[in-house]
Amino acid sequence: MRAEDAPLIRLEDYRPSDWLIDTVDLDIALDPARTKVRALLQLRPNPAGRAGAPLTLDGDELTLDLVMLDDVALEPAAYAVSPQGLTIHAPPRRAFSLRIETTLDPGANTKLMGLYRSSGVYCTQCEADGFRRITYFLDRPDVMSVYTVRLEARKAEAPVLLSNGNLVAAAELPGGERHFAVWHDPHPKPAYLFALVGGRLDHVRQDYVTGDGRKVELAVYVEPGKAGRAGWALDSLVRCMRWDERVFGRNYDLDVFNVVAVSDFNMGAMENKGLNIFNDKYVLADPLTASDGDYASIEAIIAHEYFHNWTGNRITCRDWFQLCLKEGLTVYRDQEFSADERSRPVKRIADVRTLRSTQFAEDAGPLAHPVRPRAYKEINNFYTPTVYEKGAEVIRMLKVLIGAEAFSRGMDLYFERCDGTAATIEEFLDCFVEASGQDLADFARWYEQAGTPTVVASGRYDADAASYTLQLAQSTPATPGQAEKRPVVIPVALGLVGRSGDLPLTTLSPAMKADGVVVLDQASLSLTFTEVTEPPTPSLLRGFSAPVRLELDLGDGDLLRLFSADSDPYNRWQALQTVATRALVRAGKGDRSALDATAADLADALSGFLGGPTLPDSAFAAQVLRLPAPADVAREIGRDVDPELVHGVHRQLTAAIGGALAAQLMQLRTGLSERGPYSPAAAPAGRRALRNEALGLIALGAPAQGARLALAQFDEADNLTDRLAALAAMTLIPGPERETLIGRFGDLYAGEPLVLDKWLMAQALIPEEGTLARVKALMGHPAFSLGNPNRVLGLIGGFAANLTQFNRPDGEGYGFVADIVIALDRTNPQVASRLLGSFKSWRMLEAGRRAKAETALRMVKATPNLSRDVADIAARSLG
Ligand code: 0A1
Ligand code: ZN
Repeated sequence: MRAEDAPLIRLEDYRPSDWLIDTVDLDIALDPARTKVRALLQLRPNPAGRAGAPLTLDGDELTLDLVMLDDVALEPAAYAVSPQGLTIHAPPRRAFSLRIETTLDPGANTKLMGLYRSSGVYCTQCEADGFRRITYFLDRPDVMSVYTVRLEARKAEAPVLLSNGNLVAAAELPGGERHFAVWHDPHPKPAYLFALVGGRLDHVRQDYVTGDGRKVELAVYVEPGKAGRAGWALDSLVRCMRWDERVFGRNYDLDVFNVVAVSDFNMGAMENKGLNIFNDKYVLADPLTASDGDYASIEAIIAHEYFHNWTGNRITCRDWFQLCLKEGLTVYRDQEFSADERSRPVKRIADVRTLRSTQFAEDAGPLAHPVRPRAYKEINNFYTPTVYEKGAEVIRMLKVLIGAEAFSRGMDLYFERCDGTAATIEEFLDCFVEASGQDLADFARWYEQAGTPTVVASGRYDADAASYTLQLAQSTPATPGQAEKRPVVIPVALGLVGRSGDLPLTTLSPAMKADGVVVLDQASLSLTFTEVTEPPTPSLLRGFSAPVRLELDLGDGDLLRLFSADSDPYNRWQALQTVATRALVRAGKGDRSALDATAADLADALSGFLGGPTLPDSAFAAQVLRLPAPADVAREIGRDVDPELVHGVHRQLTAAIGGALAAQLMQLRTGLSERGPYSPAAAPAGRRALRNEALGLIALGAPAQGARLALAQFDEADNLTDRLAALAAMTLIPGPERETLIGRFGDLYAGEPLVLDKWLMAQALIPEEGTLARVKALMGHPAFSLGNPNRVLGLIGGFAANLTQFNRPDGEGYGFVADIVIALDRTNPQVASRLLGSFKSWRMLEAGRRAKAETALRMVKATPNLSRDVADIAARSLG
């Protein structure tokens, strides 16, 4: 079948499986080129399915050696094998067993789906549909089975043999050259949670006792020699396990929990039951090879995968349309964990930045889709910021709307009622309807309707009546396949800020809920607050209470006032971001007249903020110093964007602020110098973040001083964070010193691929014309390989995120990335399609670039034999 002709799979077509598989016995003899898989499946008719239906098992690139039904070989006429699967035409109308033998070539599996080898280690990735690349199976999440897995291998090649569940037997085989291990997972699970690992690995381990008294052996496995870098992941695991016990009442449910880091992995990590497999960049950490950001990501992703044990594994998804049921909820849980471990406001700000730069961008372009998509051709293309991050925002809003207590009761009900099932969003929401007594039918629209709503707010103060009237209106732009939009339920957390803090919120409006939350669930709303004894400044969408764009009728003066006086730290940050964004949008559309004045206002505000009597929290201050990125400004402009102009005005504003504050920032940096050895803890990481934000501003505002500081910092640093910040600052300052530093950094980390990924990316992001040639040259660097997702996404993904250079006016940036997508598609379609997603904002560009981007996309689309992954993204991007 041609990829373009792939069938559209629709939510409304869901039917329960006609067959169920109760148990799976796998016997897998690992071999680099000829791995033998013997599967014994116990099947029975599904009472909820069609009686007497044929049995079609999914398969993909398999070699079938044998198939037996109840231990009798099947006549050739009794079954048919196609590239998509194995059909048994007339299976018995009762329970029966199937024995299936297949042979695999893990060494040749470059797609990194199913069983493959990563640096000599056998590992698997089965979500979403990789298990069918191991054996023929009902590869759908609502078919849940109990697995027993026997693994056999040469001892020298794979001394470590792991699978899901608990270890029940292990021994050498006669002759001593081979050995085996048997794993049993008592919890029924869908095939996408199956995993195995075999290889030479070191590990660190720790005993853990759950709150309900179960003894668990925790271990983190890494490449030989790297155990010294596994400690932070193990420590994070222990902390998140305790947190889940305390906050969600969830205990772990097996005797072992293993985490394995592999160097070739398409995504971040995978929550396989009892055997999480990770991209090694989210496990390995020591001060000289991992940044503060890496430490935070490792903590978050270890938690994310662990939390899936309940939200994903114990309760899984009925079908892939329900992906957000596990992903949105689990992202919400990991965000809350990180917020509790670190600074809650800073975590919120960081998450909102990510949401805007990834999800808002997706929502504004041709790839926009609802949190619960209605149809797909290739599910692997729906592991998106919309499903994950917007999905988490929907959970967060739910909690705001029904209150923390009802939310907690709803979660308990969900865990109790849906445990052991493959559930739907409806079943999830029903738990909260019951727990809160509220009708959530309108709220559920967040799952169905794509696009980022805009809320327009305006207010009027009436001094005579001592009242303040607030008008709110919402609208959502059309998105592909959804021309008409209806209002959604938007919780707007707010305050009225007076001279000395928040004023009381007195109103008779039914839209006002407890805790300062107004619910906007119609197209528009007007509400009046009384007893407002002074003209207030409204502080709206506190804590970013809904994933919307907010347009305010406040002037810069009001916003600067909120920046200094708002009790909500998120909105303090947002106020300054809004001032900067508005100025940059105006300038980015060609009117630079007010830019210098805004720069002066911002510099004044920042100067007061940094120089006040009490030093602000460093991590928060670092976020305040960081202006919106040029790409955020481009997205806000929304059409006919000239990336060069946007970049130019952004630089002008940043340089003006940096120049005005240079002396103060240098002094601030001195005061923030760390004594004592590196620690990844939030407080010192926050100080480093602030010092390094300051360095970035100085580099643009006072380049000579910036270069001097950056070079000194590089030499003195005892950690990767400071070295990387020095490198990043120097990339902003063209010249021979920059090239020397790039060379030194590359030499210093020649044996550290994960650090070189950042080095490659830092170069790919240089906003100068020579970058394309530089990136092409770096593809020849010995560290680079098209076969490794981290290398590709570091260098080529970095380039595709370079606003001015990917969007070169001559179109060469597009052509370069498109060529790589086409080449990569032959070996790794998932990574190729992710890279092609870099074109998601092409329609907002000015006409010249838009035409060139379209040409590149059409070239991809016209390429013969595309994967379904790339064909789908190309078609939707152009559609
Ligand atoms: N469920 C994982 C993400 C994941 C998805 C697909 C994968 O392969 C195509 C791999 C991992 C998570 O949310 O962490
Ligand atoms: Zn997940």
